[in-house]
Amino acid sequence: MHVAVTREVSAALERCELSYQPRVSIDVSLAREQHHRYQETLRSLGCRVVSLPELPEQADSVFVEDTAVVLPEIAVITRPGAESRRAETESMAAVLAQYRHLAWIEAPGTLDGGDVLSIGKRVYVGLSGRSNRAGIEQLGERLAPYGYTVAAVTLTGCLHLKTAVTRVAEEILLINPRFVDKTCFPGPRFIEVDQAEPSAGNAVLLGQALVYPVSFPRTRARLEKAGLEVHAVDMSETEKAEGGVTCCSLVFETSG
Ligand code: CIR
Repeated sequence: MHVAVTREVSAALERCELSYQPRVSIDVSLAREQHHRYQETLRSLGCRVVSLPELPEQADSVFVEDTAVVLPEIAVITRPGAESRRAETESMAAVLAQYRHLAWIEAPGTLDGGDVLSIGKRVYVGLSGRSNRAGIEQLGERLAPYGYTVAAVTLTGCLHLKTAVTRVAEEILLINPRFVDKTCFPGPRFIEVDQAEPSAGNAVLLGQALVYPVSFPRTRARLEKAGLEVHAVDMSETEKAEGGVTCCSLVFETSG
């Protein structure tokens, strides 16, 4: 079965890191309601949702995806690129130790889980404002014993690799080709985001189903036209903190 590790929205969400968006007011109560509906959607799709307690001082701690890279054989605890986010990893390591053997990214390496897209044994990592070459090299070293190869991918104009591209089916990537070059990903078919929706490349894939934001109706129509099953969620408040749908959970398989 799938486990989805999540964390309650921090009271400090309005003090989040921002890289590409202007700071606007965030309704934290609404963010919490939306987050609970997101958790419900994950449950309805068969996930066992682990809901970790709020970290009131850690503004961005709802974005658990950035704290670890979880693969079937190992979980690598990251060293987030934003210094304000480094304290998020310790409690996540304690949780993930129940499910996986752990390894760590160490200084001077930095890595955000939002930059890591794994497709089988190939792992693509965005060389972003958050993940540096040392972090990517360390990830390669940690994963090599399990047969993974890690490739750095250049990004333009977006926070993380998974802002630009995510898997929406076994052989299909949803992509904004203005943020990342399609030729970095040999093999799969692509669905491009609608150009009016540049941040629409981020979807959670669970089995055959997608969890996808209501904010991107034009791209959603493209996904549905391709025959994909889309479960829409309203994430307006965490989007104001530059978070997408993948950012709010760490999803992985477990045997029991
Ligand atoms: C940050 O800048 O770190 C947060 N405000 C947003 C993180 C979003 N995470 C993700 O895309 N994986």
